[in-house]
Amino acid sequence: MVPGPLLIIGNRNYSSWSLRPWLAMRWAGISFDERRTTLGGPGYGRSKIAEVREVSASGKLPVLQVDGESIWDSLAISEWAAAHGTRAALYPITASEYAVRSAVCEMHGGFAALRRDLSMNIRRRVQIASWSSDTRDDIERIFELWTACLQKHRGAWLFGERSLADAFYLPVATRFRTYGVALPAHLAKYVELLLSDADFREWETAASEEVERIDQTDALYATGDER
Ligand SMILES: N[C@@H](CCC(=O)N[C@@H](CS)C(=O)NCC(=O)O)C(=O)O
Repeated sequence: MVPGPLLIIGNRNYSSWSLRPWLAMRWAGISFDERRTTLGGPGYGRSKIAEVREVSASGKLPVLQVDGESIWDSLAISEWAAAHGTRAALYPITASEYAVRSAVCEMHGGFAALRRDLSMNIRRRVQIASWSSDTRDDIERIFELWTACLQKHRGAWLFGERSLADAFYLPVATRFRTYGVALPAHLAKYVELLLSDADFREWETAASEEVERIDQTDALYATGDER
């Protein structure tokens, strides 16, 4: 029997790269197995974790194993999910809808300062008073992008219906909550919608049960009120 899709992910609390395609697979209605690997320890940060190298030539997770192939990038996995799932609206293909792709790609390839200073740590709560200017620029760009999408499409989700764009920005919603980023009311509502998504809530519960701590992120703001 041919095995079904297997998604290999990193720690749920920390790996925003893993959360995005996992949501895409769920939201696309694809049934799949998942295997969690602990990122951290020898080789971490250099793409040299032995257990990861066994399944991913890039040394990074997530990886989707399907139909005898290995797909080793979160955007490629999400696109596969959108193409093979039951919900075509997840990643629409008309010209005007290519904006969804732009929003996804902007998140996938950008916001380096935000990734550096607001690394994902779902269960953590700290209040950060000020950000470096490049991080502030990233936060403001995300506010601007979300506002423009929500106004244009007049729906609860960025592009009217729930799409991969929402999956790609969901880790940002957790980061804003973790680090206490003040949000205008209309964006607070959108963040609330993302954080109350049933699939995300399941991921969050599993993340809260993880025991490992990856020092690079947890040591950043050691005085925080961590839960
Ligand atoms: N471009 C890749 C990035 C994936 C990535 O950076 N994964 C991190 C985990 S969140 C990783 O596996 N790091 C292992 C390491 O740096 O050693 C994607 O979109 O999937």
